[in-house]
Amino acid sequence: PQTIYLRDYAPPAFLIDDVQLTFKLAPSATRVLSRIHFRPNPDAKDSVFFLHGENLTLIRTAINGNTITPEVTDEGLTCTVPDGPFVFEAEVEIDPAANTSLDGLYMSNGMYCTQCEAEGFRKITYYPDRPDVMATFKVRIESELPVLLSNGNPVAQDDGWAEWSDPWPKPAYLFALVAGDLVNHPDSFTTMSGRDVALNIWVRPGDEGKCAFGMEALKKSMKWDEEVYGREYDLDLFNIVAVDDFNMGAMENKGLNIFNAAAVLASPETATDANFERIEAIIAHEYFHNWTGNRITCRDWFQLCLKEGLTVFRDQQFTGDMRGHAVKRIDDAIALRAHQFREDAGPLAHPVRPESFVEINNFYTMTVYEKGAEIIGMLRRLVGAGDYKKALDLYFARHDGDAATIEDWLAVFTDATGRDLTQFARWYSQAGTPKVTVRDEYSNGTYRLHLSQSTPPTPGQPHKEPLVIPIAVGLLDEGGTEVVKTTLLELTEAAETFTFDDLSGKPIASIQRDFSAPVILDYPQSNKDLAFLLAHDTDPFNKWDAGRRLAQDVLLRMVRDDAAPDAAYLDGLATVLRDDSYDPAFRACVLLLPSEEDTATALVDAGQTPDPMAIYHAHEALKLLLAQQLQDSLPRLYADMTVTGAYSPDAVATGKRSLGNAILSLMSKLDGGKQASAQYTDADNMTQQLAALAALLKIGKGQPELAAFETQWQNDRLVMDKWFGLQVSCAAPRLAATTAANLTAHPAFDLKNPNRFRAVFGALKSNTAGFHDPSGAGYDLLADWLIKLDPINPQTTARVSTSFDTWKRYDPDRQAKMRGALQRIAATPHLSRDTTEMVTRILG
Ligand code: B3K
Ligand code: ZN
Repeated sequence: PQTIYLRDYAPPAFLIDDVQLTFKLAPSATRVLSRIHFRPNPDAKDSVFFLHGENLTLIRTAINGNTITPEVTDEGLTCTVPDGPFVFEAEVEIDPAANTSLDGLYMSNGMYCTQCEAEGFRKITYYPDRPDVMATFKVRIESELPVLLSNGNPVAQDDGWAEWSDPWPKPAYLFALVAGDLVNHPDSFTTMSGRDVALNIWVRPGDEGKCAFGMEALKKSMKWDEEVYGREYDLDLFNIVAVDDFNMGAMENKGLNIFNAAAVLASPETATDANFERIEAIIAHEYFHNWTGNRITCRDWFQLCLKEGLTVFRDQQFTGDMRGHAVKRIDDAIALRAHQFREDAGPLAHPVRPESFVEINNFYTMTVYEKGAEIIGMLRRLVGAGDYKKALDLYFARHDGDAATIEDWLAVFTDATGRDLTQFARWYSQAGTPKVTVRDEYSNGTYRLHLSQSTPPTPGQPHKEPLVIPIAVGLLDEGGTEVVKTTLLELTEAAETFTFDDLSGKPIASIQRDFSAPVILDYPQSNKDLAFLLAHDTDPFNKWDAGRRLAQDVLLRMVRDDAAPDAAYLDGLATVLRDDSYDPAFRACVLLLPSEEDTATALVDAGQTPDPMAIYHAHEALKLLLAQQLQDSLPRLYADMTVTGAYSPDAVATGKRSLGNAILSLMSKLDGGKQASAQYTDADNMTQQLAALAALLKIGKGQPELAAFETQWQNDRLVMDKWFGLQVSCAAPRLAATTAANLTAHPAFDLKNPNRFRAVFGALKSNTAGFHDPSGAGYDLLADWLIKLDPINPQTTARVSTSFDTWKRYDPDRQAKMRGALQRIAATPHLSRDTTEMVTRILG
């Protein structure tokens, strides 16, 4: 397979003014007629006319009305073209019913839908399928199905056809078409300039009752983007469609967002609080793409973080505004450390702007998205909120309608603020998580912080340069008074010293407040100081992080030396838990232990080989100890978290249920599941039903409830995904692989549905000790199923194969078994390009 390089970018030879498409839909023989106005690109370096096209049956081609016979390969089409502008026409036949890759035009439960990002449009018709070719689209759909949708505004429709027109030039990856027997949940929004926009969420009949929350989230997003970024919506209509079979969360097609049903449908009975919050964030994310992604798109796929990092940053700001910034920042840091740091530390490490790829779909990663968002957060911290706004206004004014680059993005900051960002730009090109080492000293009223930075080598990048790292610092005195308020230090050298004068005693430092940079802090603070910060830090992130670091230290010592937990941790935790002045959501964060995977990483960082079973036992032992230590307070705390009145997924109620369920899980360790059974029976919402079931399964009970759950929810796909996943994630380590294997034999297991596949195998990965069971059964099972899935759905196969990316951490026996599983996948005949690239990189 061919590797594509950023340095080889060349402008397109031809540009397009407008495109007309006609779809004659039929499940196995859809005809696509295209009529495209091309003109030579004055900025092009060559004049080769090439159109991408894959899996297309070419029926007819014409230029300026004259039939031609082009040269066709597996990848596309070429032909000679006249000088100057011309009209290219083609008719192709495609087979949506046979398209199980869920990329291009495919069928899901009787409905037609599309997914074109990144390179799916070339499976629909011949086209320059690259984001820097932008055109207006007119689309005619012919089908007997009642609902026929495409991008933009509706033009006309009658029985058997509909026509759409999208006035905004767009790249082909934003094209979308939907046809099906759908019902809508309608609403409307009046924009800041007074235009009325019709809003719809389209679903299969029966799902109408699960749209209201998504619709409210959409309206909040539209309002927020007007108020915070000054961005108004630009069409008469905004459609969202829910689809059962989808490779990721959702897709921001212009005016016609297509969503994984799991990322939009919700009711109190069927969705958890976490589902509601995720839906709100994804709706916002896709909506925000209308400006950051669609109006301003990417020049090429190496610039993916231009739209994704910025749009994630925007959706994080939105969620913070809706639900509280402290807990949102904590949640984001937990996810970043668990998943992005893991990626950055392993064989798949790559820069936020990669320099090469084989299959671009493999680069929709935590690094591009989440580290990409962190870079924007750092920029905003460095220039300040006011200058950030100025730069963003300039970005929209200067680049509206463009296919832009990271250089363009940084230039608006430099032009708006005067700041030289040459060194800062390294964040985009240098992979790996920087480590910031902190050493301090105090004498005669002066406190010195010695900061140094280093980034470990990553594949293809042995040597690293210093970055610009914003480190937010506050200092507290012994009484807990803040003697230096949050101050932003800019670390730009390999090592630097920052001085604070006029102090009356040695302060306790709170460093990297609000998680001010995506770095690993090496600052050996004593448990006494950490307990002090847990009790007194005014920065909620660092208050929580101090507790987290204490918990991690406790767990490490339990794994290594079987040591008893430090009293400083237990006391500190108990104090925060019982303190009503902290909101329940925050207290739930403090109670949450690092994951077993986090402990494995901490051991690796300390130079040791993690034993997943030993880690599992330490975690279980600590939970039991916490339950025993807190025993007297648990029932009252649990009762305090009772939410009265009708279920609402708002932040306050969500926080209470979150803490209540964490306490329930501890209580079950002592009461044999009595309280959990009661909660299961009484629950009127999925959050409490599922948490009760999980608590029971974790103590080896809950089989009757599991059966009852299946009977109750067998006709609800999304709930059944939870049923599949929970059994695997809650299984005892030795039973995890067998449980997963048995579930793959369940009649409702469906290899063609990514949600179901991920429910089982995502849960297997999350059961760390189970996946890494010394028998190797987890590895073998996953490899077997990845090999089965690959010919059906390469994208999801490649994505799930990353479960193996930590193989080099483990002992020789586990390493050999994981490598064996990877090699078996790699040796599979006709393995997809997606999975080949992934397993090759993982094997390293
Ligand atoms: N832009 C899409 C992701 C497309 C993934 C293609 N494999 C969703 C999003 O980030 O909003
Ligand atoms: Zn996105």
